[in-house]
Amino acid sequence: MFGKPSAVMSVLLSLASAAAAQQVRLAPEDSLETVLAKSVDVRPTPRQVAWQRDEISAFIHFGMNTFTDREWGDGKEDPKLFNPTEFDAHQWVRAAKAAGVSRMILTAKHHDGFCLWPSKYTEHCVRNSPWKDGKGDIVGEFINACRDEGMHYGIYISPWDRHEQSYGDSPKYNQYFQDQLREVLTTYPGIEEVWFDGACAEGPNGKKQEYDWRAYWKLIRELVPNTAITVRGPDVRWCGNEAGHTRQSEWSVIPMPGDDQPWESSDETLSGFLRDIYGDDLGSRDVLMRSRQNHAVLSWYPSQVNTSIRPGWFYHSHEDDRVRSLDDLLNVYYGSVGGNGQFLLNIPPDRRGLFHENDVARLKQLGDVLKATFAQNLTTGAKLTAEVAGGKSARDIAAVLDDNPDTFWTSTDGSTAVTVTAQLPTSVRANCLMLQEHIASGQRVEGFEVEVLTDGKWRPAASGTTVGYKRLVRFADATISGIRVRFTQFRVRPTLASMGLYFAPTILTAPQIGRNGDGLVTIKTTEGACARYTLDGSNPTESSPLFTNPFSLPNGGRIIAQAFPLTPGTSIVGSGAATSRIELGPIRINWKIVDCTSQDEDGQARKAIDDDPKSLWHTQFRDGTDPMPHHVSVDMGELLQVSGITYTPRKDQWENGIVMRARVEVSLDGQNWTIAADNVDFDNIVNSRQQQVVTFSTAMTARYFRFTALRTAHDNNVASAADISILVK
Ligand code: FUL
Repeated sequence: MFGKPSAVMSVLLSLASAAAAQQVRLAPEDSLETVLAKSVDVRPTPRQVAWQRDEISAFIHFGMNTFTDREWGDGKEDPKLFNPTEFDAHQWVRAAKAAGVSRMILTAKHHDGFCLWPSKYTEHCVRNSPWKDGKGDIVGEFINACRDEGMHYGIYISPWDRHEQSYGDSPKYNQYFQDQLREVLTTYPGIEEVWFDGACAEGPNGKKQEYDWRAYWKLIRELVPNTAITVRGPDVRWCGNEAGHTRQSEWSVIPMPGDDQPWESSDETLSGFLRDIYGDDLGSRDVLMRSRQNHAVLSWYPSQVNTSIRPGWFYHSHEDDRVRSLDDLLNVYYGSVGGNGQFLLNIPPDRRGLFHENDVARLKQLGDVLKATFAQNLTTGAKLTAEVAGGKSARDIAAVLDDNPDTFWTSTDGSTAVTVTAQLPTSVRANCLMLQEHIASGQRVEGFEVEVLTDGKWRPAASGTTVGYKRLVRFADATISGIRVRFTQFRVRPTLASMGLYFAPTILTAPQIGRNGDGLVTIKTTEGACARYTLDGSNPTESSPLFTNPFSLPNGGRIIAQAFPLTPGTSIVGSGAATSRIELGPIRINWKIVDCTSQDEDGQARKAIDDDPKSLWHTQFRDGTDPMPHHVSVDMGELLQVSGITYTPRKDQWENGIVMRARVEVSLDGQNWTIAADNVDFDNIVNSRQQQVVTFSTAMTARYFRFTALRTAHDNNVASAADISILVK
């Protein structure tokens, strides 16, 4: 993980391709045994293995939006706005390296079409910016910095282009896009990942484009054959959310629509790689057995977990104190890297062209904790044995501890259960086990149990399902003299490439802040910690008020709370890192809905103001829909100084009704309305379901407010809201 990106590539190339097929087709008559054997015949390509071994990647969203404070630019921005004052790509790379990152991906072009390299195909690029008098090249400097630091690198290049005039004129724009791809891939050698976003909406002419994915991918394969094409591509799949949620059981082999032809020649197979794939279970035996009916093609299609260190993908100064907490980042790390995925963590540079100090500090904390945890494998010197029911060892078990992911242990065919035991030379304090299958031999393990030896007795410590590239299993701290893993279910005899035992230091977690209907605020922390808080927007320090008893906050406000160790100076790592914040409106006991354009029987409008973010206002959809725009008007029961509103979208698996453009009006009498904010866009809200804050230019006295959804997800006639509230001055 730390600093040895691809030393083993040549061995890998020879190993991975032997029986390799990236795709194997199922037939309806296949028995369970055949299905399982076929699934194990699906193997990663060397480029997929190389990609997966760069366990943590950094995503860099930098561009016009950094200077306009937006998430999606409209392409009309003046290139003169782009002017970082202290741009230094080395600072990015070093800060990322400190976190354990070994690959970085830069937004060379986002949806606004502005190119961070001096493209000869457009004027909408750095050449026309004041930065370095138009002679600068962000992509070039980024790549040079990566090379200097031994960092792998890739680019994000958005097919959706809201600036380019030919966009929507399909053949013409496809040519333009390929020209740009060729330009980038040939000007800057060594690009190892091209990250394609699926976003496709209108361009400057109001027309949508039909992307020629096949041509884009073919061009990439031709120019840089070892480069992984991720997300909208055949090599790597999007995990399905931008929040950092991960699956309990992550399969790299999943059934795809299509035939067993490659995407170069089959439209059906091509389209299999062009979908967003959701759901908790993508590849269990049940899923595989069900998919036989459709002659599914099993493909090696591993998951990448992309999420941002801040709420937005791009830098916004108002998010400087909303950098994700250390425990939150660690949870994503354990769920992604430790759950057979890859972790793509976005860090947006600011207007100086630097990572902000808060992000740099968090990255270092993350790296420090990972180093403290994983630097020492506590199985060193252990005596390893393998017991095999229904078979025997087929390889030397020593391979599991040799620090080489290409060597592995396995048993003979027909094995029914396998137990690998490590007897440790001395007792150690441990709480984390690492397992790795030899993925070049496919993904095989479906279930395992972990036991630890304490005081001469074996006791259950944890259990799990898939392993794949890597599984990190956390268990309760224990002083142990042995550990054993029983592989209880597998598709064919399992492989084990590595095993590690570690002690992860305790991390303070962010406190939980809640307020009851009477306006009483409670702040909860985990054992061993206490919470300090502020109400003035500043970050809590050791001298901020200590939370002891619930306190009253009927008019709302901003609470920031932070966990501190109960005993200062104890060995808890990351103290001061875990902050929670909440923006509360006034209590809503007297609030009433006065009217709304439409509500479903289960989606009553009052659910937008009921203090339960899980319940939704949802307009009619069962027997037809009501026309847009939709609004809800609220009587707050008293005159208040309203300075803004908040809109919280639904956070479940559905997107229906999520508001993307809104209007807010206020009124003293519920009859005469004044517009407080109009045509406010909630950029990227569908993928990133954050609470949106709309601040008015001046606070307004009002008893009523009205929230109007002007445009919603899928551009249809439904609107929804998990919560709508106000901010008071
Ligand atoms: C999304 C984009 O629309 C966001 O702006 C961001 O780039 C994210 C990584 O992908 O689909």
